[in-house]
Amino acid sequence: MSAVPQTQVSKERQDFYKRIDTGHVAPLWEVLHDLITPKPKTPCVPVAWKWQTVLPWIMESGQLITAKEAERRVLVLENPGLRGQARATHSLYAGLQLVLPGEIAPAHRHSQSALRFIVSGDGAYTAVDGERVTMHVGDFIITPSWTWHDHGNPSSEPIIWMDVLDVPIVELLDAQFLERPGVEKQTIVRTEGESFARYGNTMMPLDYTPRSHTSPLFWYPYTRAREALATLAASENPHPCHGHKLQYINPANGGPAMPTIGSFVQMLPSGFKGRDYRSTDSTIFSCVEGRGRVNVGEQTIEFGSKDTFVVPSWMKYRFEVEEETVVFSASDRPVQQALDLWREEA
Ligand code: GTQ
Repeated sequence: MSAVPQTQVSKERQDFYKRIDTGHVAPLWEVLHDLITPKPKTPCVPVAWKWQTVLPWIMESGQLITAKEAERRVLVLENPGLRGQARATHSLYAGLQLVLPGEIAPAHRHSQSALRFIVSGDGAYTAVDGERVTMHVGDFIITPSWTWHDHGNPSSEPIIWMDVLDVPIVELLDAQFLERPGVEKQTIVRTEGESFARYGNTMMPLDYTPRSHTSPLFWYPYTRAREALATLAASENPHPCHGHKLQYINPANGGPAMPTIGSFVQMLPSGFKGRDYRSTDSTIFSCVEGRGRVNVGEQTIEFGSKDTFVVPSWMKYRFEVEEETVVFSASDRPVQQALDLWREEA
């Protein structure tokens, strides 16, 4: 048996492979080196989507199709190593969604979990399971698996946010379901701010019993995250790789906000020169404020506010900024951790 690539396959072996192929059987030794590798072998590559490049395309899409016709008017951020597969990383989908003033993206629900990270605009809403939340730049909002959601924009400016969904994970597991209620808007059954009042203040209703692994809180306002980061920046030394970094959690169990997607926000203080870091969760970043550079493998990606970029699994990266910079990120870390697969190296 050989675990190294076979450059030349003998006639005898070829014949054998052909015969067993008819019975849907294949020899492991021809592919073993590709299947079980010494380290992650991801097709995902480092990439950046600059706001100044994609914004005109997003606005142009607004002329081409309505949110209603599209169901979701989104430009998918496709990793160059995964073209045609609607993926930003091997395990996560990402896109930039536009809702124009007066538009509604009709209600539906699916087994895929989604997060929204608001990039531009103010005053549009998303409704999740009967409660609306108004969106502001930098807000982090979740749409848990199988919750009804529709988006609307009663404001006078376009709203654009980044969607990250666990589409490839759910596809891997063949567990996709989608339902449309047949009405545009779901019925609003709660006052805006109710879930934040219940779960967003380090308090909990007395009778709270979890119905899922997902956070009962679905809106994590940027004002709170920003305040927390500013306080940390004034009170602790920055982590040598991450600066001041926090993760969004499910307040009911301290775990990640969603079982499949981890979400983080970090502040890189002015003049920060980060050390090399790598982890097995390919990560999608969105810069909120400031600007800087990330060195990923051999590449240097310059990023500024509203730019999106990807760092692939197990590729060393480090941040460098001149001015104070805030970056949101999302990855499949909770999945890897639940399966005892996650590794990091600082
Ligand atoms: O807003 O429900 O980017 O269903 C892709 C699929 C957004 C959404 C996406 C979706 C949505």
